[in-house]
Amino acid sequence: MAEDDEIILSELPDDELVLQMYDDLYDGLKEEIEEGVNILLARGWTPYEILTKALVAGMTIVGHDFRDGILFVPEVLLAANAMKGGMFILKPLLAETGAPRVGKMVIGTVKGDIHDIGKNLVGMMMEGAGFEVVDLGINNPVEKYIEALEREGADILGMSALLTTTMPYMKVVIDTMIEKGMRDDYIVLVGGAPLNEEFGRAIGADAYCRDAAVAVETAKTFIARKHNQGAVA
Ligand code: B1M
Repeated sequence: MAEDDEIILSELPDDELVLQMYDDLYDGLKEEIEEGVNILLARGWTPYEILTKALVAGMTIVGHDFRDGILFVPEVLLAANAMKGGMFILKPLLAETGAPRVGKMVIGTVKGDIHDIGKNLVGMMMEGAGFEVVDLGINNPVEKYIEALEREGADILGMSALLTTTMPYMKVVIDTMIEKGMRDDYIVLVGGAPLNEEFGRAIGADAYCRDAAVAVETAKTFIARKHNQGAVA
């Protein structure tokens, strides 16, 4: 290809476009990612397919090279920024189901942790499934969770942690809820790349959610159970 040959995203077939989006995400090219998302939407891809097959898959490559010391924090920040550009376009579309409100979730990343892409994705998918979502952002101390749960009259607490050093903080939050006698008033769901089911059980969460889709399904199941108990009581 000649040096000045520009790649025209709209001329690429779907599979090549997705591969190009992986490259663009890797290079932190926000405008190109936004363009790619819009092209795939125009070609009939669902917002969820774009999210998982183009954006999340691309971010996984970034994650591997970050782990292996090939990429560093500034580059990963640019990639994250590009990913957020794509997510911003998809957010209203995912939320556009018109579904009746099924429950309310307070969600936030735990104290000491500033990763928010996965949490944002969970929030978006929950909204899309008809949940009301109160997003507390990143770096949340226990007091902030507790205050929000009480203020919002929430059904569900969602906590996210991406670091092995911050995931134990989830237990601090759950233990505080137990001390205050409020643990059983809420469904507690946890997630984040370093967690697993065993960890979720060990800290006393109701469930560990592997990804955003699982978070939605789990939340729906627990809410249905809660409503059934209410009907029996
Ligand atoms: Co960070 N980082 N990072 N980072 N970062 C990881 C997590 C890491 C695994 C990279 C690596 O080494 N391979 C590693 C952690 C290692 C460990 O603890 N064992 C790491 C590190 C070390 C660090 C720093 C310490 C680096 C440094 O400064 N030296 C630092 C820590 C800062 C801090 O938090 N105090 C740091 C910083 C950063 C950036 C700021 C550069 C950036 C964050 C930008 C942002 O979020 N706004 C960043 C990024 C982007 C990553 C990786 C590359 C990608 C994370 C991501 O967004 N994934 C990540 C590598 C990786 O995870 N592969 C890495 C995409 C996202 C869609 O997936 O977040 O897993 P994920 O969310 C999923 C599920 O986990 C689940 O659903 C989501 C959607 O399907 N889920 C939930 C998540 N939360 C949930 C909550 C729920 C339910 C499900 O509630 C109900």
